[in-house]
Amino acid sequence: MLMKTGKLEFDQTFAKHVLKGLSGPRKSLPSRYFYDARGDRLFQSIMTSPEYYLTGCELEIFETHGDELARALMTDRSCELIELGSGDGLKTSLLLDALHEHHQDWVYRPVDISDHSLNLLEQRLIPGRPWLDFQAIHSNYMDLLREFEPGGARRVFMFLGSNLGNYTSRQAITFLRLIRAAMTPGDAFLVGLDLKKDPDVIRAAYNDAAGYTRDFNLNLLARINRELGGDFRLDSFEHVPDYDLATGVARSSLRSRIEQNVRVAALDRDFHFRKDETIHTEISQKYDEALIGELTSASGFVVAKSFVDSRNYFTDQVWVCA
Ligand code: AVJ
Repeated sequence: MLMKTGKLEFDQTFAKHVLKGLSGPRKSLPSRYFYDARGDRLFQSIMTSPEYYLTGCELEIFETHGDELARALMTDRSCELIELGSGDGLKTSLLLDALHEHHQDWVYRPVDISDHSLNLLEQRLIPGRPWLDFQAIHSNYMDLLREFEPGGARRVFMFLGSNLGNYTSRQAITFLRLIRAAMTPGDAFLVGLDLKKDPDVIRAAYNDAAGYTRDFNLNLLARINRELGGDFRLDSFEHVPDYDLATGVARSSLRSRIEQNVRVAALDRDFHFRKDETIHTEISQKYDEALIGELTSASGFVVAKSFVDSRNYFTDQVWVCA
């Protein structure tokens, strides 16, 4: 929501989250604010960097097992494919094409808060697919899930790219229960999850040599500067990636190199940073069978089908109602 206050115009929700995140004894900022126009571009670069294996692994799964995946999702009833977060359309197009080959043309409903992403997706998917019924939903998917009533057309929800990993276990269970509540028996949930693996491989993925991940992380501070009149000096903060083997949590933080005060004009506040104090910005959970079992049983799902890439780095799974 944008508010006009004299000469300043800013997003009140963003401002509120920044105030809350920087006020406590352990500072943090929500990872969803990475994705402004510049953040979207940086994330695109991350996805093409050699260290960030997730995107390539999931694409390999869709390329290698697309047909089997389509078969696992098919029924004799028509269906809505509801993709939470619109993605770049490449993986989705492989699935839609595989379904079309089996004479199953489903309504495809990508859900995203970014009009821009939905338009890009439409331009990528429609050409060459006259049979495609593309019905974008411009919405926050948490809000949308709360509005779904069980019943109606058969639904397949899709949440790819290990986006679930940005949630803590508690948040993930809340989110999965929302999806489960929007489903009836016969519906399905297709989810992409990054698996636990050699810690060095994971550490490199969140610390690419070209520095895209660093810039992506620092973009949070740059965004506060741009949108809320902050005076963060970006070179006084360091990108700190970290991976904890025991929990499977990759965590990103920003560490203040010096003791300093940072002013945020829109909040009319100064924030004090001790030398080496950190701002926690993101977690990316890595999964194994035990963790997946905990999530599914806590949210009313069972794993019906599971695919992995050739290196066993990533999994795409079909979950159904328990
Ligand atoms: C889009 C949430 C899956 O956590 O791996 C990439 C975001 N952060 N590099 C991830 C991200 C740093 C990404 N997800």
